[in-house]
Amino acid sequence: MTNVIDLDAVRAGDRIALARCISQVEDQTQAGRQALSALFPFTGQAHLIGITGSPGTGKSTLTAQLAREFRQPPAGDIPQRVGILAIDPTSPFSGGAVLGDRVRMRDLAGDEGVFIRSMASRGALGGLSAATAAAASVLDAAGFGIILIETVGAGQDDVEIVRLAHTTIVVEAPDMGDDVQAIKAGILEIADILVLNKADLPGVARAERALRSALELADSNRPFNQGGGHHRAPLEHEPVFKTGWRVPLIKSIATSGQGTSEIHRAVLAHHQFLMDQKKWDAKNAERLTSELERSLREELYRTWQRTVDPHTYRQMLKQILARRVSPQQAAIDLLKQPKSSK
Ligand SMILES: Nc1nc2c(ncn2[C@@H]2O[C@H](COP(=O)(O)OP(=O)(O)O)[C@@H](O)[C@H]2O)c(=O)[nH]1
Ligand SMILES: [Mg+2]
Repeated sequence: MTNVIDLDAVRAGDRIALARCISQVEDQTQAGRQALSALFPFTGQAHLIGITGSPGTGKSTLTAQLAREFRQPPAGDIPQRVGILAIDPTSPFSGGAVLGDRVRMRDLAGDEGVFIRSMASRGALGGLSAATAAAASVLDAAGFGIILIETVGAGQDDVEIVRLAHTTIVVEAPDMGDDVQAIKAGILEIADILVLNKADLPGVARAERALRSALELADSNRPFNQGGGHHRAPLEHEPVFKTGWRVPLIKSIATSGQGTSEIHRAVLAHHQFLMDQKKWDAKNAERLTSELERSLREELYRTWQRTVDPHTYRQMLKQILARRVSPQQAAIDLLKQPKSSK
């Protein structure tokens, strides 16, 4: 049997077992579902970090640098095992390109403590965000303390992936013509850490000014202590006791590694903040609640689907198309149908 998953090997971080397990989970096979359930008690340890922003801002390069920071922390700190989930199909993490000409990624590829997975396919799990959440759970149970999730900053999937992360890093770059768009799309409001990458390019000062004023605006629009786990950064004049998390703006040059240790420190500080404020637990509770609700919806639908008489269903559909019954009423009626004899 090819779809048997060796859970001990997965938990030990065996790469082949991990890759196989994530594939099964993505494809939602029976073995994949069972593996997820068996692994669940071992999850909840990892720090999930989302890295989002427009294409070309340097997310992949930055992700590789951050992975290195976690692998080679300052003396005294314990190196963490790092999982990387790349949603961007053009990511150099995808396919064989990991072994491409980028020195830092080649370094990572040879590191046993780093597991890289491209999530280009939607799988059968009902969307990229569900597949990503499942893959993150597998890595979490396998003892990867840090999970970096690179995602392109556009669309619904992206927002949901951000909801999955404990810490969200929004990456911008100068003269991309996109800072106004980013502000419009509200992407700054999801940032826990804002990075202005490509600080070696012209236009940095202007971009920095634009981002600072956008940050201030986002701060003033951000409800304090909102249930979503986001927290409003303080304005200059606010009393200390009201202080939440201040979204730092960090300039970096990902290609040379400049600024990446500062980003690493900001991530650690944010982790500490979440712990101190009990926001870590709140965030996890929120996520697990929505996972339960999604599973309930899927399971209810699957259960119902097994019982419905296809003929009745087709008849109902005809009624709807003829505008005799509304889809809402049809749903109620279909749910009332007695179980088919077969
Ligand atoms: N000049 C400069 N180029 C960078 C920097 N960071 C990344 N790049 C380059 O920008 C391009 C896009 O980087 P990538 O990490 O793939 O961006 P992504 O699409 O956001 O993941 C690559 O050619 C990188 O080498 C930087 O700080 N400065
Ligand atoms: Mg990328």
